[in-house]
Amino acid sequence: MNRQEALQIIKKHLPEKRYIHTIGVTDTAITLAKQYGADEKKAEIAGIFHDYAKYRPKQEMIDIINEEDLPKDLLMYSSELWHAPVGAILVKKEIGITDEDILRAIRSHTTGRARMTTLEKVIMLADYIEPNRSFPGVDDVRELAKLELNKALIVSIQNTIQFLLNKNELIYPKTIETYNDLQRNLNQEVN
Ligand code: DGI
Ligand code: FE
Ligand code: FE
Repeated sequence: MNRQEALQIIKKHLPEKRYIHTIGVTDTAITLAKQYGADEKKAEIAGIFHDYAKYRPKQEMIDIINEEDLPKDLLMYSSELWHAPVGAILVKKEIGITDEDILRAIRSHTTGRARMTTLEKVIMLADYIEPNRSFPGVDDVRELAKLELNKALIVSIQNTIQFLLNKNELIYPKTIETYNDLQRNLNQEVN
């Protein structure tokens, strides 16, 4: 599938603002893939489809989580988390994407996971720093992203956790696992 075909498909599933975000994520992901040695073509496709399921009705996502081989504890946490694992299921079923690297990157793009591949890190970070984002602190992460993939990702996760704590939201355990995994590896490098 080429970029134009993929964009034509995704456009039908997203409102205009999210489509613009998607193009930002895709181009940022290609740049990061080049820089950090991930597959650029896979980064492009994963970027284009990463939010595929974002606008599915909640009940449809709940049904998919119950029926498919997905962690059931997702249902005890924010529905914001569901579109990533559900998206990986749906792009396989509905679009025919079978590449496990791409599916994994879509699946883990919101929370990450321990021992992520470079492609997963690239998509997760691109989602955070793409040019249309304007979180507090995002410019620092953009600067870090030019130098250190893991450090940039750590700061983005710290910011996300802080943001959620400030709103009295629950933190999904996998988000913490991702943070711990990256921080542990970084600390071990230093020591
Ligand atoms: O889909 P996007 O908006 O592009 O970005 P995303 O897939 O990273 O989703 C971001 C949302 O998910 C944002 O509102 C924060 C939320 N989120 C991320 N990690 C966690 C979380 N929400 C909860 N409750 N717990 C988490 O661990
Ligand atoms: Fe998302
Ligand atoms: Fe996104």
